[in-house]
Amino acid sequence: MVASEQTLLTSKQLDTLSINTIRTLAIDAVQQANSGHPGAPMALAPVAYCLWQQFLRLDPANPTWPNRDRFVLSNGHASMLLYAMLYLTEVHGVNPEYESTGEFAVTLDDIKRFRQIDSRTPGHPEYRHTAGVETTTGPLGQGIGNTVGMAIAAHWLAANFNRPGFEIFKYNVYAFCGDGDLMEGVGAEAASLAGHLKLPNLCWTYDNNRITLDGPADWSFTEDVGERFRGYGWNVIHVIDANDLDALAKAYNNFLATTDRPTLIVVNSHIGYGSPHKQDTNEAHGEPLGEEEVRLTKENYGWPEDAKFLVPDGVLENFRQGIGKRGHDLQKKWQASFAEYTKKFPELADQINRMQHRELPDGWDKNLPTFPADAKGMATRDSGGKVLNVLAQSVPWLMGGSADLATSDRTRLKFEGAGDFQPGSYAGRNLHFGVREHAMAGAINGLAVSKIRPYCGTFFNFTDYMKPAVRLAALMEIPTIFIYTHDSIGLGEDGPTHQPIDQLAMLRAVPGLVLLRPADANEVVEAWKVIMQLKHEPAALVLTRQALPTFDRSKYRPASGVAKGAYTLADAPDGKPEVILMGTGSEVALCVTAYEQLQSEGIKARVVSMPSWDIFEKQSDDYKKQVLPPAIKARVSVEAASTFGWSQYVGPTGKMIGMHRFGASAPIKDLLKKFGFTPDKVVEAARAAIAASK
Ligand SMILES: Cc1ncc(C[n+]2csc(CCOP(=O)(O)OP(=O)(O)O)c2C)c(N)n1
Ligand SMILES: [Mg+2]
Repeated sequence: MVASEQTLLTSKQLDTLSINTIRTLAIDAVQQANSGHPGAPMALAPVAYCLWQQFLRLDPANPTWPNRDRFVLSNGHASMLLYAMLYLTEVHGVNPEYESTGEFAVTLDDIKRFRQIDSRTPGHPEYRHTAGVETTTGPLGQGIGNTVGMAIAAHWLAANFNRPGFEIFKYNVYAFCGDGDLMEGVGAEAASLAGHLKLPNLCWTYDNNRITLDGPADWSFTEDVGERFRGYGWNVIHVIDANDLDALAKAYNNFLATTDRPTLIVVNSHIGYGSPHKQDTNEAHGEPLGEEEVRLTKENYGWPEDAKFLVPDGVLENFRQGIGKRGHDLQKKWQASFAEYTKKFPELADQINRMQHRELPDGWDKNLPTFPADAKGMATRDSGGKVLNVLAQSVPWLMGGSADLATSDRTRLKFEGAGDFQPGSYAGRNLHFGVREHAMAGAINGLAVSKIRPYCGTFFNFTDYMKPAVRLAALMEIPTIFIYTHDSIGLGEDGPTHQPIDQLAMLRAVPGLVLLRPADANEVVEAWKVIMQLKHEPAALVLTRQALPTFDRSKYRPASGVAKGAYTLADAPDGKPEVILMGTGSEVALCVTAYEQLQSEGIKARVVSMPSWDIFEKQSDDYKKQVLPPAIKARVSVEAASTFGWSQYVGPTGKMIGMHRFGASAPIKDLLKKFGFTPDKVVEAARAAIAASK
């Protein structure tokens, strides 16, 4: 169909023209980049068209409108489908303050530069990189995991902010997913959780094309997916032809009419639809069709064979009249209602506005405790739980939960009115994720992109079970809070299966993730202060099971040094130590005991508490040199974990006390002795370091 024929188009022809525009943009972009995944966009173009054009409540000119429906492309390899939709619907770009810039998020030029350096159209959709991308996808299963958190957020916001006559929050969360998403464990965990929570605003569309990367899906995936989801408590609908717009619309209407559970729409599709030699084969999955096949496919579509990146007249206008107009009207109506709401409920409106900009309420840090010196002290999980409960009373949108370990990790919000988030009572702030660490982390990332301030808790060892989502939080630059307790062999009898050794090194290697392992109760307070002020970085707060002494801050330096990542806690009387002892968390107290012992022997030492390498690395060279003077080469690090990475601080003549094997099941005092975490060993290492540095 060419421009001159435009006036003759029926609405059905306009549908087909628009759908084939999506398809050919994907085909051409992948071909030009000589890289990418054309097959799924070709198959799902009609599904995306139906959903966006008829149902999705999105105002392209206001992509951060808080009450918009969310769309997540969990099969992120099909990114060209999303970029084509963002381009064709003319979604606007946003600046770092989340304001619409008036420019387009994705232009035709961006599509021509698919997968190229610094383009708006990277291989997989990236949150904060391309406006309109609601979350980063590509690692299969993560996107659908996020949508459970987004759907939770929508209900929580509605339950807490809507008032009679003011439906400020009422939106749906849609995802497209493929075989890969539904094979992944995180997808299954997330579906199970969503089924339990009966989230009726959640709709996943499953691209049932029976093909994966290597070949036919039935090489490895033969279960009845629909039956499985019915078992989870989902509403399951089948659409037997991805090209049947009426059947698709019926399915989405069925979703909208279902108010007591989430919906899975199983859509049978043909990967690489229309490609004479590649349709229904894995060859359409992840490589360009090839010039000749592109021509043949276009011929099949009735498309000018040699036209590239063609957007026929009428297509952009078609989207303007559909999603564009609907979204604009809805958004305008909402703005008017929100203006009224702001007059009637100024405090609530203020909260909504602050959340949208990731700002904190005034006085968010009031009532934070100061813990008195105490040799017996308390576990940092306990001080952590106390601080969390104080903060949550000042920050109404700080919420979260644990993977069935709140009892142990102390993440439960216990104050009156905190409540539990359960089916039918969506106002509660305590989430119960069950033993589903990966979906928990994925879901709280979904809460974070919904502008709620979320945390989750589990044992530190089980960060391994959620690492992909932790990594994505960092990549997405979202302020998710991961609380980890039972952080070392110090947890004792549970033994090596539960004792983290390698996790500190692993998380320290994640760019942008701020890891804090505080040494006593007052460092916990300071760590939480740092965390609450993060806007674009996730945090990992690493806490002990065992009690730690609360340092006497009149004798040692103040815990406010935590804000700099590392600070001198105790020093030689003249500020000229012969040796520096450095550590994090529970091992700082050990350094302090060794320091006192060295002092009594006439050896001048300094103790540096280093709760956060990440933050310390951001300090000025002057500050770093002040804390770790280059001239002092006798240095000892003490940390009950892999020593990986410590050599950068102790240098060639330093000594590192750490874990070089897995731990063991035993009472803590025996473990500390067996693995060398005693004052004598630290003193011995200090002497050796002094000798080596001379
Ligand atoms: C966690 C994860 N593992 C592996 C991959 C690599 N990968 C990308 S797509 C894909 C096949 C997915 O098959 P399906 O979801 O059916 O997509 P389709 O080929 O139907 O588009 C694989 C293995 C990935 N992106 N994420
Ligand atoms: Mg597939």
